[in-house]
Amino acid sequence: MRRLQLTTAGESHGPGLTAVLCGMPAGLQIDRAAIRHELRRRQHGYGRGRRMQIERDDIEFKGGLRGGETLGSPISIWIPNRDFENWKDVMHPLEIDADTAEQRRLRSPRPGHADLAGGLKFARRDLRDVLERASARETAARVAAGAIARQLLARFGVEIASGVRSLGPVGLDLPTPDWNQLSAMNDESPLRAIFPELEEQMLELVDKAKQEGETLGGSVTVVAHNVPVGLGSHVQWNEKLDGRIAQAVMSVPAVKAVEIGSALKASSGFGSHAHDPIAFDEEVGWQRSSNRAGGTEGGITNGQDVVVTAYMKPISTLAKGLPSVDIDTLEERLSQYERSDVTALPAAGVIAEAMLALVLTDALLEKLGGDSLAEMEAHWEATKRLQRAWPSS
Ligand code: EPS
Repeated sequence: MRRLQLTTAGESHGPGLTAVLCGMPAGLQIDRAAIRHELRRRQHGYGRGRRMQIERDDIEFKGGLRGGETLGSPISIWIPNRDFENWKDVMHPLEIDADTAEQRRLRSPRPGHADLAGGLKFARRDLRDVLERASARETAARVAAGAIARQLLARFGVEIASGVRSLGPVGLDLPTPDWNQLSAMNDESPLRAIFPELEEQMLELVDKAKQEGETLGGSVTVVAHNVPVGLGSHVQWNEKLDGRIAQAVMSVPAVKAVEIGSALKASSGFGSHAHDPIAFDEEVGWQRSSNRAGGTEGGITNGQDVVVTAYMKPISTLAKGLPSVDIDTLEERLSQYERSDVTALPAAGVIAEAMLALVLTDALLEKLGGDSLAEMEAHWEATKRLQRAWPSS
């Protein structure tokens, strides 16, 4: 990111998570309830493990706000891990009990997780040192920061929603969902399925996977609505907004592919079925009859909804284990299992929303500049006037 920076810290079973968000303008009133709401949404979802019954994510602000208003200084957030109480002997930052830590040591890495590559890279004898930070627990911090970003975006009319598009093979062939479908879906349903008629089948599949000690992946679609024209740029590879979105969404744990608009379908047909015809209407301005491009052309937002689908591999912690090797004996052994989620797809949608909010906020700050919300708003009004008058302006 160019104008906005997010750094998170914290281990999954350590004392808690920290997020430091730099680059937000001064003068934005922060709604803490809205952040709590996003954190609750991330914890919700059929297929989560016992950990989610322990945690009740909430935030404390440690800097960057005064009387609920941003100061332009780094915003520091703290999210305690309730489970730390049960892990103090193993995960205390300063004093641990060597025997207990040895008992809880991770010795047989999980294929698909960071365990082996991270253990080799950081020369850790206990693969827990990798697991703890690679855990998707960290995404609570991202969602809290994203919830702040979306409050700035809301001042410019931008809204973001997501839902589960497919789970395993269920729903994989359906057309790319749009904003109307996402707005109509039930965000509280067990799997946050975009197509409610598929939810029963999806729930049965989660139950089956659980019985068999398996896990499941799938896809989530995220849509940003009312996005200003002109975020990102075609002039340099690393300024292209679609590339920036892909990087951010790909960083969500277990996401292995990111699609903008209807890219997969478009790639299989002729060009005349891949693009969005341009028209002009005196009243409304520039018009498109479709949105296959997913809201970006040449790496620049074009005023259409930004549509992103993230494809998630099945979670790599399987109750039945996967072929692995004990790093002490170097003998074959199944990957270690304590507990895990069968699927975290509903949460992945909420996390991808946060990542999209952060990238769009970064691009908006870049486009409008300014140290305060008032400066951004003044620039925004001028930009809108110029865009309305174009090309005669
Ligand atoms: C995770 C494993 C599970 C998940 C966790 C991510 O945690 P535990 O090992 O404590 O059972 O519940 O997700 C969260 C804690 C969370 O807040 O989302 C993993 O290995 O990635």
